[in-house]
Amino acid sequence: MLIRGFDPLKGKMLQILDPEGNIIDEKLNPDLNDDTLLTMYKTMLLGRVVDTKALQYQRQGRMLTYAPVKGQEAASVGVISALDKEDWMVPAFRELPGMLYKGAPLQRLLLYWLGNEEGNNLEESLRILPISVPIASQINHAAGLAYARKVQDKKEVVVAFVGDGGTSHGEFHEGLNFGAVFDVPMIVIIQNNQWAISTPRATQTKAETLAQKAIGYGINGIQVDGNDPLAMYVATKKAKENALKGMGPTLIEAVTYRMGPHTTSDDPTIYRSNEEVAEWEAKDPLKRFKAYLVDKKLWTEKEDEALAKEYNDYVNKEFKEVEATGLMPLEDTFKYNYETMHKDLQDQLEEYKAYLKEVE
Ligand SMILES: Cc1ncc(C[n+]2csc(CCOP(=O)(O)OP(=O)(O)O)c2C)c(N)n1
Ligand SMILES: [Mg+2]
Repeated sequence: MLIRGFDPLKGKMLQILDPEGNIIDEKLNPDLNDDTLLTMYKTMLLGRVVDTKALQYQRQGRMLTYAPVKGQEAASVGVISALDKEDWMVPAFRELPGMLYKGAPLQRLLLYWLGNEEGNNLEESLRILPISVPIASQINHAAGLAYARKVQDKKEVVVAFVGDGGTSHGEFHEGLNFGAVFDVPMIVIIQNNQWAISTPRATQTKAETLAQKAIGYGINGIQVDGNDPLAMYVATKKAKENALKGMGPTLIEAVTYRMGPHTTSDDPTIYRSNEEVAEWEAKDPLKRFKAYLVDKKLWTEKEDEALAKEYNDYVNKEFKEVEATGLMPLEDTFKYNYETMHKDLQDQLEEYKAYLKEVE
């Protein structure tokens, strides 16, 4: 068991901060210093502002498809805040706030979502693998990376993110089984945001919790309130300690909710009710974390408003610079598939160029 009293089964979810921002059990409170708490909150707030702005840019035709994070900020920030600089992050595509916390420059992330693959080219020292859209690919990448760190006797952990839908993919099983058998220092975070596009969690698997899948691999698993940054921190910290003791991987199910559309190409009103969204809005991770900080006298509503405005201007400024970089040359999409472009690809490129001329 990762934390006493919280096994991976139904009804045993770890929660420290309730939706109103009250500490449920002082004994579980990680008692983080004020700076860390504020950095966590501010990063979540920046993530929220980026999200709002990105949706606007996309609707204005200034950005390609974007995958909103709204509602899931704590599930990545809580995790990354429990890591150290030398640890590795293997993101899926809904971890923007966590990537910011680990030091990814906002301009790079905006460039990626603008539609320029160069945005995925992050400084190696950040130890963040590129955003990977192929579902569950993260688990095999992380298992291999963690195995390599173990063989090299490095004291580092690798944290991979996957969605609830991703747990149905073969790579989820392959990576976790490999990681468990070889006791690799890996932590897998399932961002259970209740939906995989229009497929609800209830029809994704017959298992009562996603965390209980850990039992099948013989590893620790825990279900955590993914909208509670303190609970996510505590679970990740403990999983890291265990991994460095040679105890192998941990599976953490973060119970959260995607408050926005799957991507900017999706209309969630077709498949889910407003009541459901409202129910989760009441559990908003930013709302509860802010209430906690205000109550602790670390933060005020006034400061919050001022910072949100400051972030708004900052994101606008950063995005303008990103827009000036623009998209990659069209040819690149075709060029880097093979060392030399074969005839079929060349034909496709010509066809595409002709199409562009036609629609111009
Ligand atoms: C291998 C693969 N198959 C299908 C897709 C198309 N696809 C993109 S997101 C998605 C659903 C993912 O759901 P989930 O894992 O719950 O993550 P979420 O989008 O909710 O964060 C699918 C099927 C893909 N990206 N990769
Ligand atoms: Mg999902």
